[in-house]
Amino acid sequence: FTRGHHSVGIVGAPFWKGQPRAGVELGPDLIRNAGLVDKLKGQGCTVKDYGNVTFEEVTNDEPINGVRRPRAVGRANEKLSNVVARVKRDGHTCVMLGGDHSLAIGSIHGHASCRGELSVLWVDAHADINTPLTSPTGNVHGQPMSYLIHELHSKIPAIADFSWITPCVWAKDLVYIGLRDVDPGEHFILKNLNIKMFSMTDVDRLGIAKVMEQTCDYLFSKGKKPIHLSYDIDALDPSVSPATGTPVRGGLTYREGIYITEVINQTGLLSAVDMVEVNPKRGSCDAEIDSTVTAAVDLLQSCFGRVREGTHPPDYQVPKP
Ligand code: 5AB
Ligand code: MN
Ligand code: MN
Ligand code: MN
Repeated sequence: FTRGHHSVGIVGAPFWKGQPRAGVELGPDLIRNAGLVDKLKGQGCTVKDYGNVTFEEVTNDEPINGVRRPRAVGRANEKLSNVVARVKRDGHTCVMLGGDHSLAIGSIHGHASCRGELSVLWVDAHADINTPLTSPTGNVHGQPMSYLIHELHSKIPAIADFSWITPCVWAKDLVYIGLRDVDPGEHFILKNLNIKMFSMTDVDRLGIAKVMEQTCDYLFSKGKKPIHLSYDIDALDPSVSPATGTPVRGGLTYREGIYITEVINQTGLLSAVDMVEVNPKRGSCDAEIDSTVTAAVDLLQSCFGRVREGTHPPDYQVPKP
């Protein structure tokens, strides 16, 4: 008998300045309006919605060391880190609804500030581990992991509004699934730090069941730590989640995407989830937006105990005629 019985704290982060495309700030409310809270309650979770974080307007935000909108991104993440830390102190599994993936800086930092060492599972078409100096675009949504990894600290140039960030994740505690668009600097870092990754080639070769078995074996061999799942909706194939800023074809199927979250729920170690990069303005019609938002909600439901075989209450009786 499997039900949610999780205590979930939801934080919306309607922020887009880690990348150039408007619309990703609409993600949190779209995902809520698709019924996330009631669906989680319906599967037995206790849910507290902390609402949306509000971000200050920043004018005169010229690039520093190639990083675009550094003041806005740095301050937004500092604020988010504090909110996520509060949600964790209140005893919830934290769900951070983005917004763009630069927000993983604040989400992971806040999580780690409360729980200490974490395992990070990054499900994404992209590795998001460019340093400011390897980044081909300057967009921070392609860089968040570089600020968080201890081993990369010496490669990060000084940026005033990023100075609060202290690295909190070891390279050995990070696993990627779904990679298929990795920049040269990122590929060098992944190989050089011996970071565990399952590209789409590995998903093709092994199948998602083996990928998840090996992911869990690998993470648990480093000690059982709270899991931070950072889920970029562009990990899924664009036929499933087209409404996103940087779609890459050849992604995870809906079933593969859901299977990942089912297995992570089964570990009992899930402590925080990011659901990011849902951008309705990148959908070309309502059906594309719906498909993307529905996938995000379904993934979150599976994170918290929804199982595809169905379920029934322990005292269930078939009605007698
Ligand atoms: B996403 C790119 N690697 O650094 C870069 O969607 C794309 O959060 C990053 O995964 C994509 O700008 C960021 C070219
Ligand atoms: Mn991505
Ligand atoms: Mn990403
Ligand atoms: Mn459970």
